[in-house]
Amino acid sequence: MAILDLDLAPTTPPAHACGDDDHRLQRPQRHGKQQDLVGEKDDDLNLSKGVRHLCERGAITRLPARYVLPPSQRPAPTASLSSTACRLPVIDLARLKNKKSGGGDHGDRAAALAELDAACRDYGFFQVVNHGVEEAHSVFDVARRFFDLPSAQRSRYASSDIRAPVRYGTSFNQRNDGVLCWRDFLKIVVDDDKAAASSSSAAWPDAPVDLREVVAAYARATRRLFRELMDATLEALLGVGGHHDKNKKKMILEEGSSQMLVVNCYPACPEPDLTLGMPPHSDYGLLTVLLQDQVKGLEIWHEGRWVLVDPIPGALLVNIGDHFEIFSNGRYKSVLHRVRVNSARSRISLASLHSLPPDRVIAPAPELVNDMNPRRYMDTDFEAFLRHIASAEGNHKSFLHSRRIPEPSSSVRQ
Ligand SMILES: O=C(O)CCC(=O)C(=O)O
Repeated sequence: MAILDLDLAPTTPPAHACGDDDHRLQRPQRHGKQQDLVGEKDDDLNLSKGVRHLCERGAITRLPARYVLPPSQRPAPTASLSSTACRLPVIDLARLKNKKSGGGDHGDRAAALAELDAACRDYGFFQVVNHGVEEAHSVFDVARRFFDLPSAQRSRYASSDIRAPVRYGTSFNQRNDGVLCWRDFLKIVVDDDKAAASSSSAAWPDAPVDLREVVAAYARATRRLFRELMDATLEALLGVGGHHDKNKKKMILEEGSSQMLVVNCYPACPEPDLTLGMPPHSDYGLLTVLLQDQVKGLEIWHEGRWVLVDPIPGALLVNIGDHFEIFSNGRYKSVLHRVRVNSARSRISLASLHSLPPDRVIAPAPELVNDMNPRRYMDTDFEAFLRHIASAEGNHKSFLHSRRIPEPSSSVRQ
C-alpha cells in the first residue's frame, strides 16, 4: 500500500528562534540591483526545476531572490558556527542487543537503555553506532550518481502528485513555499518488507542502473534497524512484562509499518547565510533514521537555541517523530530541526522515515497516563495530519501543536 509522501510536517520554530511564523507565505524582497543569473521572466519555470538545474546553467554568484529569507528567519552567520556545534548522545546498538545475543552484561544493557531513554527525553535525537547497516556507503554513492544525472533524466520522476510512489522535486513544500529552500529531493515510498525486490521497485528510477538494488538493500537494513530501535525504546519507555510487552509488540510487529526514503541534495550555495536547505520542521512518524555525509548542516532546536550537529563518521542519526511524542504522552520529544547550506561543498543526506500504517490511530500509551500525567494529546492518524497541512493552519502551525490538549494548571507534569 502506498502511503502519502508528505514526510515532513511544516512547523513553526519558537517565535524567538525565527521571528514571524508565516514565512512560507511571504515573497521575499531583495534590495539593491538584482544580479541573479535567473531573470524575472523565466524565474519561476527554471526555479521549479530545482537547485541542481539552476547551478548547472552556469556559475551563480548571488542567491536568486526567491530563496532569500527575511532577516529574522535567516540562520546565524556561518562564521559563528563553531561555537554552537553539538555532539549528540551516542547509542551503541551492540550494548542494547546484548540480552538477545545470549551473552553479556545485563547491567550494561540496563545502563544503555537508560542512556537511550535520556537521549529521547532530553534531545529527541541521538547518533547510533554499531548499527550494522553496511549498505550506507553504497546508497550514498548511488544517491550522488543520481543527482549527477542530466537534469532531463532526473526530471522524469518530477510529479505534483503527492501520492506518487516516487517523486523528484525541490524546496520543502514547493507549491506553498513563498521562499524556496535550497534543496532538491528524491522521495521513494517503500511499501513493505518485500518492496525492494518486487513490485514497487519497478516504479523506482532505473538510472543509475544499480539504484533499485542498492536502495532496496538499504531500505531493508534501515527497517531492521528501526525495529531494533523501537524494541529498545519501547522497553526504555514502558519497561517489560505483561501489558507493556503486549503494547510494545503491537506497535512494532503486529500493526506493520510504513517507510519512506527521502534523498536530499543541497548544492553549494553562493550566499548560504541568507537561506536554508530545509526550514524548521519535525517529522510526523515514529522514528527517522538519517544518513548524512561529513558536511555539517543539520541544526536542532535544543535548550532554546539552534545547535549544529557534529556528525560522527559511520554513525546514523535517529530522531523521534510526532507519533512517538504522542504515544509517549510527551515524554519523548519530536524536536524541530532545519538544514543550513554552505558555499564550499554540496551536501547529501538520506532520511528513512518510519511510521505506522496510514490508517492506524495513535494515542498516548494508557500506562503513561495517570492523575499525575494527564493525557496530553488527542488521538490522531495520518489523515488528520493531511487535513492539517491542507488547512490554512498547515502552513504555519505545528501538527503536534494542533493535537495538544491544554494542560490543566494544577496538574502540569514537570
Ligand atoms: O539533511 C538533513 O540533515 C536533514 C533532513 C531532514 O530533516 C529530513 O529529511 O527530514
